[in-house]
Amino acid sequence: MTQNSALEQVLGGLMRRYQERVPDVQGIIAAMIKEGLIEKAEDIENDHIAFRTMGVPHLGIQSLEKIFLHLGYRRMDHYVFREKKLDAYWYAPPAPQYPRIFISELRVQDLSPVTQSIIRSYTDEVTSDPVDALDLNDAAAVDQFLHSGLWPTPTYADFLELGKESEYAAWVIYNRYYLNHFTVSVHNLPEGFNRLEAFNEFLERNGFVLNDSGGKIKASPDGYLRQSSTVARKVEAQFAGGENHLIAGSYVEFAERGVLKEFQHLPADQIRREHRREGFEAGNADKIFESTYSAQTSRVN
Ligand code: OOG
Ligand code: NI
Repeated sequence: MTQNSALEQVLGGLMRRYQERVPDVQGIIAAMIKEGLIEKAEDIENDHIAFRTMGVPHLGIQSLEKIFLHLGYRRMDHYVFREKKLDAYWYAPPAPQYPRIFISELRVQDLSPVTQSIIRSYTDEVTSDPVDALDLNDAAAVDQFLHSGLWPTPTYADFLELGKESEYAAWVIYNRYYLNHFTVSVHNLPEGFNRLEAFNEFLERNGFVLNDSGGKIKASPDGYLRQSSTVARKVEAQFAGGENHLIAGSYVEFAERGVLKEFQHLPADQIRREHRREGFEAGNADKIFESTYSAQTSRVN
């Protein structure tokens, strides 16, 4: 199997579970087809996908990234979120038809002793890096790994307790490596829908609820990276002891990347990914994280 076909299998497996679990994905695709923005789901350009991780020994970014480095991704810029106690990197894909990847990590050692001990009561079960035990050339095994529990299923009481200090921690303790979001690339859509204002208007007209933390459009200071996202809907979660509760699942993001000044003279049909704003923006990301936080999710569920 070539590296790219392994990557396609892993990305396909992630997207399949994500679509099953996040009804907004099918809903948005259906609305885009109905209003003629695309002909079929495959016409959507996926700007990036994102994962969340726990920063504890044997896990976190250093563990998960090995899978994607093996599949040809390159680690790029580092971002720090002091208030939310998170670190993140983005990864550039091996070829422009594949999505970028954004991986964040909770700075567990910066949390209160109580919160740390709840997290460790689960993650201490992991005594060696689980990715080292994987055959990274076996795409089916990698797919399986990304959808298996890394640590025991949490109790609902621990989930609630974690959420008091870090809603990110609560999300990860239950959701683990479930895809946190995929991202519709807006700038290559037909005229009339290729700016975020118009695309957001289309989404809201179709009943989708957008994260409004810091405003619905999050813009980088240079103005070239603009992002919006839906609010995560609740999913049924099965906690330890057979308790079922609705908790925040995953969401969908939308990104508009502007053409950089030095390429603005190019005819529209010659503009490719490398001519547009790359990377991410900490100020935008800080607000997008809140798509799974209760201040946002309580607006829809
Ligand atoms: C990631 C939030 C940041 C972006 O594109 O800046 C982000 C998350 O919610 O885990 O997706
Ligand atoms: Ni994102």
